[in-house]
Amino acid sequence: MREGDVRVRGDREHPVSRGKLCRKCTAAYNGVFLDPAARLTQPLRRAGAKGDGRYEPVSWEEALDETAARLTDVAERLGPAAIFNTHYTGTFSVLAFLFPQRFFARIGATEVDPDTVCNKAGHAALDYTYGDSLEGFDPRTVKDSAVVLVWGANPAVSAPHQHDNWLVEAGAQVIVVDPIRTVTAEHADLHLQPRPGSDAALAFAMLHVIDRAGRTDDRFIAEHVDGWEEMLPAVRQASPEWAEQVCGVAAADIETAALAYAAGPSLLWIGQGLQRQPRGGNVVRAVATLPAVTGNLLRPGTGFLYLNGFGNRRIDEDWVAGGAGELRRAPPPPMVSHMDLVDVLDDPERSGALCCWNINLAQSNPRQVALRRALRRENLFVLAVDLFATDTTDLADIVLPAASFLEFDDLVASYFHRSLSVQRKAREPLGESLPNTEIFRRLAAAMGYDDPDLFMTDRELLEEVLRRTGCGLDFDDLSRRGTIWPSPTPEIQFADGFPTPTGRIELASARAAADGLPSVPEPSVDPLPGGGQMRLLTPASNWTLNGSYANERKLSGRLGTATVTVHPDEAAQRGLHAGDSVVLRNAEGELPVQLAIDDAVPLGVAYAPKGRWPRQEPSGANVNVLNTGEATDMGRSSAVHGVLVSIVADASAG
Ligand SMILES: Nc1nc2c(c(=O)[nH]1)N[C@H]1C(S)=C(S)[C@@H](COP(=O)(O)OP(=O)(O)OC[C@H]3O[C@@H](n4cnc5c(=O)[nH]c(N)nc54)[C@H](O)[C@@H]3O)O[C@H]1N2
Ligand SMILES: Nc1nc2c(c(=O)[nH]1)N[C@H]1C(S)=C(S)[C@@H](COP(=O)(O)OP(=O)(O)OC[C@H]3O[C@@H](n4cnc5c(=O)[nH]c(N)nc54)[C@H](O)[C@@H]3O)O[C@H]1N2
Ligand SMILES: [Mo]
Repeated sequence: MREGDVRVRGDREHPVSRGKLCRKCTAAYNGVFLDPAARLTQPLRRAGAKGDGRYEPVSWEEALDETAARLTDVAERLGPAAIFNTHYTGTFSVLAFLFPQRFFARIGATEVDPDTVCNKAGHAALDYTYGDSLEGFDPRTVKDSAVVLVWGANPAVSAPHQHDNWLVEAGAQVIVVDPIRTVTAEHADLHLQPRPGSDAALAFAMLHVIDRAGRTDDRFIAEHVDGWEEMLPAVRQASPEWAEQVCGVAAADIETAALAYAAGPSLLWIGQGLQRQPRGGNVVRAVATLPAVTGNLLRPGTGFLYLNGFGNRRIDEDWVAGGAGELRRAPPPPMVSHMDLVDVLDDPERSGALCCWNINLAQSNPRQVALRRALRRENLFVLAVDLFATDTTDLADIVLPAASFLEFDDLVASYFHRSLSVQRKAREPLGESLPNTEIFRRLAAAMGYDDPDLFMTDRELLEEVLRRTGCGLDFDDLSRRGTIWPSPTPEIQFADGFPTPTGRIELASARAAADGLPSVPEPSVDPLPGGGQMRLLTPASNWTLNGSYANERKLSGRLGTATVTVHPDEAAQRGLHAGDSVVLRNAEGELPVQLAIDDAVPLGVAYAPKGRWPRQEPSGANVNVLNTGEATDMGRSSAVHGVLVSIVADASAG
């Protein structure tokens, strides 16, 4: 097969994308993903000082033997918990995302909780309230919805297929809550533009309107909900006029949105950008009260979605990851948060090795400068497994080349829909690259392990995963079908009950109280920044997928120079103009960028999307150089949308 013979296109039979591939994926999958000059094609060993970028190619055998020797040494000297396992969004296909976990379970490594850099606060909040955050509405039910409320998500960018082929076509009234007038907000029927970090107050004001108008569903509450009585005093205080003052949203718009949502049937999409706030957990608990008290649950056209986990396709995640098996020699060490990773790596007693696969943490993690310094520690062994040379592989001792998802068979279960798709190998792995599964099988062998669970082939794993789903298809059957809906008709979220301790929706949560949190959500508002500071929002970029594709040449033109966008009045106040060189600054760091001006961004907010690669920037940094690593109220997750910065003219610019 010649390189030119492969062209990645959308699948016309796919029920959601209908043959369309988004622009960034089209460019990357047909560009940098196939480019032997851009991809890592051989194992590499560091040949110079840490961080100076000199590497020499070595054989797989040498690379794996050295890795195994270093990991064994750390396990013997410091204990296996001093080996840290970091991984996240490189690929979400079932085996490549989960199977390497078996290796880390066997070794007894400490897992850095992946969700703590993304969405853990929302998971914790929904878990308190509903007992599950991975069970979302079935989007096919939208045909029965009158209203879709999108709260703190920007699917026009972060989920374009859902936006175009689901939200726009839904025919329902779309209400968007976002501080920024995003493309999603522009398409909506109503856009509420709260100040960042004021959403809990906004939710309480909506509850106030609903209560005052007698639009609560009292029968549903009596049957399914605990804690509404406890919330009511604060709800009755939270008038829309008060919320207008603290959130900056017109009281009349709050009334309109609240009454439309309550009338229903309504869907609620709870965004992940929403909960990256200092009190992001409380925000999500407040917002998630809406469906419970209006009865927008348990019937067609209702429900909420944070995400749909593998589990509701009946994929046995624990089995693939080896969590429930015989692999562990001891109970797993407690997970640590990405917010604490720098501290962990700075402590040579606590950490001796860091393994990074499916992740580019030198791009995505907070405290970028401190993290780089920590990664350079002489007696810290760093392993990085990636498709490309990244800011993270640049700091590794051993770099292993991973095959791309186009180069191995797997299964894919969307975050949004409840469908299950096949991932069929389209070409051979480039150079000597190997799929994650094979890399960790070989590493297990190099460690001298002999547990059969570590050596199952991809085919054996795929057949067993499918068998456990009960879908009645084997991998070849599924390959012929492409995408299936395990349930042919739209499923009702929580049809089997609410998996909380009481079996009811727990607006008042004894578990939250036991964890030292308020028993019920509160109408909280973050303080307004003083001293000319602004709130820095760094959500999804239209041209990258997290940091992925930032190295695609066709997209770098779209990405252009790094910018920050502010409201015209904020620029005028500082005597700044579009195109000016400015510096974003706070106690954590500083980032030179170009100023852009747009009234889609409200007063008090600076907007600079995530995903640029420090190694490609003249400054050698991206927005995470400003990210202090402040943790959320729940889940020790990233409160990156609470970061404050000041903006000043760049004195060094000519
Ligand atoms: N400032 C700021 N920072 C953020 C966020 C934010 O909103 N603002 N968002 C956060 C969020 S939501 C997330 S999820 C994280 C994401 O953070 P990361 O997971 O670090 O995201 P990427 O930079 O895309 O890194 C994924 C890497 O995996 C590699 N990869 C792709 N396929 C494979 C494979 O098959 N095998 C292996 N071994 N590697 C592969 C890719 O080349 C890429 O380098 O970032 C967080 N960081
Ligand atoms: N193109 C693209 N798509 C992606 C990604 C990507 O990097 N690029 N990343 C993927 C990943 S890992 C994730 S987690 C998802 C995230 O997808 P989304 O849930 O859509 O999250 P974000 O894009 O981070 O942020 C969504 C919106 O939250 C808003 N926001 C910020 N602070 C607040 C607030 O205080 N209140 C309210 N109401 N809104 C606020 C931001 O202005 C932004 O428009 O996207 C996925 N899809
Ligand atoms: Mo994420």
